[in-house]
Amino acid sequence: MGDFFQSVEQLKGELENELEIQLAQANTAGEIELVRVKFLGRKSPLIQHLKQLAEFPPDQRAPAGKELNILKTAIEHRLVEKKQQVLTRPQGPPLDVTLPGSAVVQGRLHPVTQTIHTILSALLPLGFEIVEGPETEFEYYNFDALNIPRDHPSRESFDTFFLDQPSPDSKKGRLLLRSHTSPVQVRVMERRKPPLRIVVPGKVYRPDPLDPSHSFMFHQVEGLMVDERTSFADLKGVLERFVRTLFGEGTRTRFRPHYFPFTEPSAEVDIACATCQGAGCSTCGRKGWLEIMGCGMVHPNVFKAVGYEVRRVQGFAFGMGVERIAMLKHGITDIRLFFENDLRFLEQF
Ligand code: 2NL
Repeated sequence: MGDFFQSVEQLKGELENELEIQLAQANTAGEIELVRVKFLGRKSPLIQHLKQLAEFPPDQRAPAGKELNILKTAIEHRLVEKKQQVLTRPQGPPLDVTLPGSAVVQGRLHPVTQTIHTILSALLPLGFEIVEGPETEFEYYNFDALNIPRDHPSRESFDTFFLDQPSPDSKKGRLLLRSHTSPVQVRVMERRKPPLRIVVPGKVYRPDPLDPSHSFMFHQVEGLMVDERTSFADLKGVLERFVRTLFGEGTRTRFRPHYFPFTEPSAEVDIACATCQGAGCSTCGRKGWLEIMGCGMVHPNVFKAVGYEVRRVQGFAFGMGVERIAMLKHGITDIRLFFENDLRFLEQF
């Protein structure tokens, strides 16, 4: 019995020493588990000793077992403690507050977003408020209410994205991706009475094949002003002020007659080409003028559709393509650059 206790005493010393050496090198939960198996696993000296207890005379079993179990518990505690240390230790090297900081990468707004902001900023001082609306629309808001006839070519499936999903309201026609932002203005007129001055920025969709000047998704800003008396002179005043804020005070404009189903009369607005001052160059296709937007007096049929009294209201509307404006302002020759997420392009704005 004396021998056995001596050997327990010796085992205790050896194990505790060796445990500390091995734990000092264990830096992960996995490594600690390997140490645990070595010290408390079935083949470990400690557990082997415990098994040999059965061969001891009954009166010696209890005190010997007690000593071995105390040692076992001590090792278990030590392992748990070390595991706790490893799991709660801060990762990485200690913090050196004297090191220079690493530069924060500064993001920026996409050039299309920047251009939308510039356009809206030029219109807000003229009393326009910003409104947004759905990108999936009913055929009614995108076409019918805008006096676009049933057989108009833009209503064909090769000019409009129709959704496969069945329409939740058959009276308002099929569902589609809006091909302009005008339906938002129709929705506002349905809900509100004049006077109204609103601008509507947003994404629009047309199934055009991609090329330097076409994308199946692009952005528009449209504007609408309705009051009891709003004339073509108001339209010209607002748009000339707008164009000069956007392109410079010296910018000359030209209103060229045009046709839109939703306005009458209608016009396209050109600015004198800044590159050649009207002389004709490659930017303006030798014409000296650049088309930047469309506009006109709201067609009576549009007012009828939203329940306005045609004899009591007048209004004008305009619309422009945001990418086109951004391309003219920055000399960009391919619309696809806006949508490729190439930082060499985007970081220039
Ligand atoms: C263009 C031409 C235009 C409109 C948009 C409009 C909206 C309502 C009623 C009447 Cl609710 N008109 N919008 C009017 C004229 C031209 O846009 O070239 N856009 C890129």
